[in-house]
Amino acid sequence: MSIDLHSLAADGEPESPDGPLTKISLGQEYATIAACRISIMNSQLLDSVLLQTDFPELKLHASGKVRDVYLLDQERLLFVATDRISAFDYVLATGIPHKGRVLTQISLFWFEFLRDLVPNHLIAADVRQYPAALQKYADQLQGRSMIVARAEMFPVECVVRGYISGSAWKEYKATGHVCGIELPKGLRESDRLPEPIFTPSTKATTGHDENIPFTEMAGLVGPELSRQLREISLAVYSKAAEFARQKGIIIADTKFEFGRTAQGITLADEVLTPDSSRFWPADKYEPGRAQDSFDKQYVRDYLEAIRWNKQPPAPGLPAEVASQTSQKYVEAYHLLTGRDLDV
Ligand code: Q0Z
Repeated sequence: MSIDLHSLAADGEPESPDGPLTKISLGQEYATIAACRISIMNSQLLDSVLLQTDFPELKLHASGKVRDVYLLDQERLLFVATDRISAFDYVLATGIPHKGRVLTQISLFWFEFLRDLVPNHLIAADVRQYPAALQKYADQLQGRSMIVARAEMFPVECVVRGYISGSAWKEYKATGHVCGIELPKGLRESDRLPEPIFTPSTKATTGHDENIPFTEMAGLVGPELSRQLREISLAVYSKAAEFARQKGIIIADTKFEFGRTAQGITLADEVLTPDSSRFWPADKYEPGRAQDSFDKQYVRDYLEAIRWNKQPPAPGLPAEVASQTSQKYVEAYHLLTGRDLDV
C-alpha cells in the first residue's frame, strides 16, 4: 500500500509548490521504523556506554587510559575495555558507544588470525566460561572483556612501522635515522617504508614511551630474546597489515607487548587495534602530509575547533561527534572482519 502525503495534509495547509510529496509505502516503511526502534533500544540495553568498571571482589591489577585489568588469581587476569577515549593524551569526559566491544573484538579477531604465527594470552572471552563469581556482571562484561594468562611481561614495547609517522617522522627529519636504523634519504611524511622496521621503545616513567635503538633493547632484555621479539613482531605486522590493506585499512604502525607464559614467548595485551596502532583509511592515503586517523579524526577536528588548550580537564564531546566516532569504530571492525558487530 502506498499513500500520497497530500491526502494527509490538514485542511487549509498550503501545499508544497514543488509538486507531489514523496510517497511512502506504509508496510515496508513501518517495518523499517520499527526495526530501527528495536535496534536503538537494543543498543541502549545491550551496550550502554561504560566509563568505569567496578568489581569490588577483584583486585585491580593495572588501569590504563581506556582499559582496566583485574587479578583473578595467580595465573589469570581479567581485561575489560571501557568506552573511554583518549585524544591528545587525555581521556575525554564522554565515552564512545560500542568502543570497548569493538576494540576487544578486533583483538580477538587478530588472535585467531595470527594463532599459527605466535601463541597469545587469550583464555576466554565468552562470559559463560568465566568463573561463577563473575556471572552477575555478565551484562557489563560480555563482548568487552577477556580472561588472559598472566605473563611475565618484557619491559619493552615492540613497535613496528610500515610507514613513517609520529615520533619516527620527527626523528628521521632531525637525524635521517629511526631507533638506529638508517633510512633512505628524501622520505616524505607518511611515506611507506621500503620494508617494515622494528623500533622498540621503553615505558618511560613519566609521559611518553621513549624510542630506543635495538642495541639498547638487547641490553635490557638480552640479545637473543630481542632478536626473537623483532622477528615475531615483524612477521605479525606484515601478515596483519597486508590483510588489512586488502580491506581498505592501512596499519601504518603498531605496538605489541609480549611476555613469557607456559607457552613460551606470548603475544599479550591488545593487538592491532586502533588504540595500539595508526589506522588510516587507504582511499584517502596521500604521502607528504599527516594522515587522517581512521577512528579519531572527528574527535581531533572537534577539539581543534573548540581550541581546547590540551590541559586537563579534558572536555566532553557533542553527541554528534561521539556518534560519528562510534560509527568509525564499528566500520573498522566490519571492514577487517567482514562481520557486523551487533549494535
Ligand atoms: C599488560 C596494561 C591495560 C594498563 C599488565 N598477559 C599479561 N600478563 C601480565 N600482565 C599483563 C598482561 Cl597483558 C599486563 N599490561 C599493560 C594493560 C591497562 C596496563 F589494559 N599490564
